[in-house]
Order: sequence, then structure tokens, then C-alpha cells
Amino acid sequence: MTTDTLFARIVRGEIPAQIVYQDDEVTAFRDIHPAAPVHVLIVPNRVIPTLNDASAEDEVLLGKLFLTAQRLARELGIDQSGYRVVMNTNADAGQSVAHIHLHLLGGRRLTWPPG
Ligand code: DGP
Repeated sequence: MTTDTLFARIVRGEIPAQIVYQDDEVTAFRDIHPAAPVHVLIVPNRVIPTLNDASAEDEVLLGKLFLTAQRLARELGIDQSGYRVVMNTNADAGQSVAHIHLHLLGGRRLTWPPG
């Protein structure tokens, strides 16, 4: 499994990004093409290419991605107004980086269903 994804390079500090949170397991940074006033990507530091590749061993890590989104939503002031957490998988969903990432979106009224 490759460890050299674009997001792994951001995690390692080799590519600049506006990091809003980082610990030993997860990193959160601003999306370079924000689709909403708040648009943060939350990634595991360890590469899992797609959700299809996750296993029971990743259960706690996947939960941590969501709890990080919850905390950042609060810290960024969108927890009460509302926010969306999305993980795209493979081509039909538009996944463009093979390193799983949660999108945390908020700060405006989001439409549903997504396109
Ligand atoms: P997805 O389509 O779900 O794979 O989302 C990938 C997101 O990654 C997309 O919204 C744009 C963002 N992105 C791509 N390249 C970079 C980068 O170099 N830096 C940052 N901060 N975000 C990036």
C-alpha cells in the first residue's frame, strides 16, 4: 500500500497546507478548493486508499475521524448552524485522492441531495 499520496505528503509536512489539527493518528487541513465557508479535510495519517480498503482494525480510527469532525465543527463555530460530513469513494462519487478523507462542510445552507 503506497505511503506517498498527496495527503500523506501534507501529513508529513512536505507540502504546505493550512493545518487546523494534527495528532499521531489524524490530520485536518483546509481544502484547497473550498466548497463552503468552512471546508476542512480530515485524514488518517496512515494511508487507507478508499473506504473499501478499511477493515475491522480501522474501526477506532474511523470513529476518530468523525469525532475530530465533531470537535472541529464546534471550534469553527458551525456545530449549531449545521454542517455536513462526507466521504467520497471511487469514481462515481468523485474521489480524486486515494487516501480516505472526511469533508467537513458548513457555514452556508447546503443543498440536498448532492449532485
Ligand atoms: P475528493 O474529491 O473527495 O477526493 O476530495 C479531494 C479534495 O482534496 C478536493 O476537495 C480538493 C482537495 N485537494 C486536492 N489537492 C489538494 C492540496 O494539495 N491541498 C489541499 N489542502 N487540498 C487539496
